[in-house]
Amino acid sequence: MWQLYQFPLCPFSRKVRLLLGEKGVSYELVEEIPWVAGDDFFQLNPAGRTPVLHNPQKNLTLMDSRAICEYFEETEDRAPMIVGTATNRAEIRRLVALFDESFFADVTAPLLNERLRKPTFEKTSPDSGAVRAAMRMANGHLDYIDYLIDTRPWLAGAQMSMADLAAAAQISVVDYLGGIDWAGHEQTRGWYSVFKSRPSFRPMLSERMGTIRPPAHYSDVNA
Ligand SMILES: N[C@@H](CCC(=O)N[C@@H](CS)C(=O)NCC(=O)O)C(=O)O
Repeated sequence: MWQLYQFPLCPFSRKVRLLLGEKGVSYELVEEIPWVAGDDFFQLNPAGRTPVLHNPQKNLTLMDSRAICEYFEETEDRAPMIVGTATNRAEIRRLVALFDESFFADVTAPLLNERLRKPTFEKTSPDSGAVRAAMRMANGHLDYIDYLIDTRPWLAGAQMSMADLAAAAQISVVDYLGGIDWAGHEQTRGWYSVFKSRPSFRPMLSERMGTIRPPAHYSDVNA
């Protein structure tokens, strides 16, 4: 059985969970907080980052969400997520990089730092200026997703792909942390509400992290 080392608000772990769910691969969750992880976790992943996917029976350890997702894309035929022509696949990978790198750096990482890491693990106060700046960046990213949804059914083209999973994973964490003002983003809201109803997504909506509570709309699949 695969064991996924993760914590509920890790967007990269959420992306892996969405892919495993879509592909019907079973796994169990092992909670690991990278900022307070011990030597055992660093032995598993010298980078000290989640997600890590470990299979003791196969004596196999996978790390880095993109490497993990590509592993299952190559080994599981069900629900292919990087498909189409070379141009289509390049577009999927461009968008995965956009969400994993730019969206994460601009929005998710600062919000995780201010609203989870500082109050919970460092016992320091959040910087409200940093939160406001991240929320402004979120608004800009959602404008771009609105534009994509205006021009294509799914983010990278005609069918659901890794790009949708990468975006939904980041957005879900930011939404949990109260970092998204949905007003004026009807296209993105419609696309995201389709995701919230998927069996691969629903279990995450009921999970909570410590004392941090999401806004009421977060787990409402009709919101
Ligand atoms: N490129 C990595 C990024 C993973 C990552 O940054 N994970 C965060 C948690 S969401 C982490 O472990 N941060 C701790 C650190 O960087 O020390 C991936 O896609 O898996």
